[in-house]
Amino acid sequence: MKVFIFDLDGVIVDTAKYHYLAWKNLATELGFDFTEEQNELLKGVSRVRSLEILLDIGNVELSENKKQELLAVKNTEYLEYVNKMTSDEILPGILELIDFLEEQKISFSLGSASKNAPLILKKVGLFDKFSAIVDGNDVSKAKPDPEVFNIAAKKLNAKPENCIVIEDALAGVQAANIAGMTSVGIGDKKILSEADFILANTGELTIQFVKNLIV
Ligand code: B16
Ligand code: MG
Repeated sequence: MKVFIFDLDGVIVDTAKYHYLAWKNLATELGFDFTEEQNELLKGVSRVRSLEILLDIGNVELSENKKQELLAVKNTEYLEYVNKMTSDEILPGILELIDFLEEQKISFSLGSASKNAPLILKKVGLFDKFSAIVDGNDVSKAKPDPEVFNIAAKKLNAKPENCIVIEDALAGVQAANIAGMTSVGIGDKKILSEADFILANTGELTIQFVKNLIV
């Protein structure tokens, strides 16, 4: 029996735009610009690692205390956006897919780097749908380490070869591949070329596509 593991940002909702606004404000305060293109580097990456990448871009060195302070500032602003989220922000095709999986009694878990994942899922009304939620609070190693997906597989009582991971970030696709799971990449073919299957967007996650995956 196959099971599914969903990434959150970029697969279920597009929170990248809110991360971007909060990181950009932080960069402005630190005196440098942060572009949307540079924001691509932060997708799927943990909060702490995101700050390190941002500081590298701005060529800024800070004490550990200051970094902790800025992480809190960034997250507070990010949560202001998250708190306004509704089910309208669920990406195309996802609700239909979740309905189909429920109908077929196929279990599915979250496998996200975000420590805010439970709150985001509650805001968009999907928290109770998942058999398991594995997020940034449960892992010590970030993607591409497969830890997050291995924990999810365990919680779903599934062997890696029966897990299908839906991911938008290269690090996530790599984590799924290392775990021996099937990887479905959502996004740019060139960036996600290591994925077993690549779809341009979640709208292409059709029931027919999923039926072919689970036979
Ligand atoms: P938080 P995902 C990731 O979510 C985001 O893609 C990434 O940009 C973010 O830095 C990371 O979560 C941590 O998020 O600050 O909320 O703990 O794609 O793994 O669902
Ligand atoms: Mg993602």
